[in-house]
Amino acid sequence: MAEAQPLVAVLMGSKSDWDVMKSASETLQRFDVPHECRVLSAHRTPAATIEYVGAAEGRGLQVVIAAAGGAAHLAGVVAAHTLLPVLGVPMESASLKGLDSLLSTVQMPGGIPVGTLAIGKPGATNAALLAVAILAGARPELREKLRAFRAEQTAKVLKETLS
Ligand code: RP5
Repeated sequence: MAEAQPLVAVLMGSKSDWDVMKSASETLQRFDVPHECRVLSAHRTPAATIEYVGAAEGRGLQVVIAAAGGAAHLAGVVAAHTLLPVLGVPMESASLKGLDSLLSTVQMPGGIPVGTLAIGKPGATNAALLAVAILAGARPELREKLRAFRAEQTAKVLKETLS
């Protein structure tokens, strides 16, 4: 989204995560939440990751979504370097189907929280919805959009027919 002031950062450890993480971006877009998406890795670009996260609060970002797979340390490293809420999305990995990513994202030591979502696309979508809910605390118009989203979702399910 090309808007001036991003409120949410969508970070991912590799471009290979984008196919899944674009669901987070699309969901934020649906709510007109300005955001930016970046590839930053806890392991491959450690200095750039810390520099980005260190500047995030000062740049007006309010929530960070961090996705990674395998030895998925990105969300934890991000959380260690910012007071902003960090939402972790474990990517499905080829070898262990994302169980490795889930455990390495969720098992944070007490004191440095990462709100961990489901593995893969549902987690990407829900991380964005949770970011919207966090932002909605101070933005009544976003809360109303969330209410409308839920109502629309409910109506859609109730209209389903089985042939
Ligand atoms: C992690 O390793 C990334 O988040 C990705 O999910 C996984 C594999 O990365 P690539 O080898 O595809 O770049 O750091």
